[in-house]
Amino acid sequence: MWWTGLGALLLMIYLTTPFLVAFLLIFYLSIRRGGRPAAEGGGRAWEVLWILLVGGVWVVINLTSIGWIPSGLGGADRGVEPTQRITVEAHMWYFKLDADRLAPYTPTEIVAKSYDTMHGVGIYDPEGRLVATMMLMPGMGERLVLTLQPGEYIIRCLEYCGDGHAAMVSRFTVG
Ligand SMILES: [Cu+2]
Repeated sequence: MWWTGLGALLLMIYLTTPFLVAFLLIFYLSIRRGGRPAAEGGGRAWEVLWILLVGGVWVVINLTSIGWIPSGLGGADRGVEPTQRITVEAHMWYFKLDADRLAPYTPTEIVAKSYDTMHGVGIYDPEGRLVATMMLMPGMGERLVLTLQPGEYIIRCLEYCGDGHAAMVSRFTVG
């Protein structure tokens, strides 16, 4: 499945590129503006230092917060070999699961794919906590591995996908 993970990467590029372009433009303009003589409002060193500081803080905050995202990077069992699997098909506006009962305490591969527009997959545990999310680009899939406690789990679409979005709920049982 070469396509798994590619959707998330494309989405990240799609979402961050406009901000990156704006940031680089501001960076470029601030350096160019700072090139004028000091009498015209110089302070060039401070401007460059300020933009580097803001950029640095932005990068550090983003990198250090990755672990808190309930996704394949944070909430999932990385490097664990799954021994069971559930396939989640996302359509407008329903999820189609190939299983409704899973074994507990077992590394479970959750493979999701969207067959039309963009959808999100939010997996909620029996207490209603969000344990994992996946973002699905049209026609692309994602996967993650979770080890689940017994109980009733709910899957909700987390990306607005049209009229029936709010009704896009499915469930499966562990145990
Ligand atoms: Cu939706």
